[in-house]
Amino acid sequence: MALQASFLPSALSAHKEGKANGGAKDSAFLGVSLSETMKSDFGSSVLRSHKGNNLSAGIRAQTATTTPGVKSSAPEGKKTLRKGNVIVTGASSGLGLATAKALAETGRWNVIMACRDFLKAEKAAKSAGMAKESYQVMHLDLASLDSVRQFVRNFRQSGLPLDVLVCNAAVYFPTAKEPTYTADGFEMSVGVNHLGHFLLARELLEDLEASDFPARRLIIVGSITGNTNTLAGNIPPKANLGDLRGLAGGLNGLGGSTMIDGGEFDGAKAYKDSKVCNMLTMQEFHRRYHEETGVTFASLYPGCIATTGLFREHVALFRLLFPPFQKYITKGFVSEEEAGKRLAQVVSDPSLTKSGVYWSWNSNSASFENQLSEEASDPEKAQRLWQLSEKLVGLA
Ligand code: NDP
Ligand code: PMR
Repeated sequence: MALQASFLPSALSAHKEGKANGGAKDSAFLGVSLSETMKSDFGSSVLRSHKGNNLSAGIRAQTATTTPGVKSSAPEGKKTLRKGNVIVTGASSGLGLATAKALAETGRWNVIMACRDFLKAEKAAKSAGMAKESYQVMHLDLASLDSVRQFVRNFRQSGLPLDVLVCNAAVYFPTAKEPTYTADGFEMSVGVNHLGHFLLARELLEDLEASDFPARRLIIVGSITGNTNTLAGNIPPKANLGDLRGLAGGLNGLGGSTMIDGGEFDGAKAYKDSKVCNMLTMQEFHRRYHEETGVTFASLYPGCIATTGLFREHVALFRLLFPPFQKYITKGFVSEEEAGKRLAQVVSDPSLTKSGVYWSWNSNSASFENQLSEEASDPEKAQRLWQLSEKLVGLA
């Protein structure tokens, strides 16, 4: 196979000491035999099954609808006299910025860009050409629960109703040898990507509930790499929350583990685990609150946006080769602009109001309800995750 090792040598993305060269034979990339995976997943279709396991189930459309572009749809298609207010976390770059821009351009949304770096966000909005009256930047550092609570207070002081919340921000530390920690002492990837968003979403649920907007939505960005029913989700290290013993121990490394499953720190796995948490949280919100509040809860995989800042911590050669690899080999690549339109659809498209759904898009950019992996759709795990997360963020 032309792709084998020579294309993306495993040494470039090995994230742990001792793995950099160890065992990386020409036929394997990060421990995955490409000849196996290429045969099964890059042959005639990436939707085919993998080594006898029905991986294709995870990326099979249950319902496929070609959704209109965001520009052509008013929020929920109903007449509304005011603009919708949408909070987008991590809107200073990548998917968040592209989504903010796509929504702002419709003229029907006021985007609250919830960002840790105020100046960077202002500059990003300006250089993206967003009209001044279409957005505000508000400070939010998801690596601090105090900052999350302060953000909620500030937002409420603005007097704006909240119609849609998009939990988009994330960090990824694939090459870290040692964990880093949030202000509250949680391992950073799960602390920011899951726990910070968990508190934010829990706090703002009552604001969404109070809104008079035709459709209120809470969207948490997920990913294919947290779903082990896909090829991408089977690239080691695989997501696995285990029995959540590390989370129960506080994820702070003090006498316990910094990993949710209680294992040794692994930055790439911590990110994937955090995405499983995001997808489980969305479903638990749906089960607990959809009927009672009418709010739509959704998650999505926007496609592989291989050019974003998410990979800033990866080695330079990875960053160089990853976009062409995704573009020409896996064909999973999407531009930031296209991904932004997809997330903007989940925010505002009248045909995407179903709650509890994990949205994906096919190669024609038609949205479909995707199937989550067994772990990412396990209701018992979701409930336990919810309860432990409540304790860690001070809600229980
Ligand atoms: P980027 O790195 O471009 O964007 C991440 C954003 O999160 C940035 O705005 C960053 O702020 C912000 N952020 C990071 N830490 C914090 C924090 N402590 N508090 C507040 N904001 C923070 O990556 P992407 O656009 O790729 O990622 C966006 C989402 O898309 C993530 O949820 C990711 O998991 C998901 N995703 C991405 C895929 C991809 O292929 N890129 C694929 C599937 C899902 P700053 O600008 O200050 O760094
Ligand atoms: Mg992956 C259909 C195949 C496919 C898709 C859609 C992705 C998405 N990836 C695929 C296949 C492969 N990847 C294969 C065959 C390999 C081995 C060569 C591979 C490797 C790989 C690495 C090292 N891929 C990666 C990495 C990362 O560091 C990225 C990651 O896991 O971040 C957590 C990543 C990704 N691949 C994707 C997507 C979307 C990512 C980005 C991150 C994310 O989930 O947010």
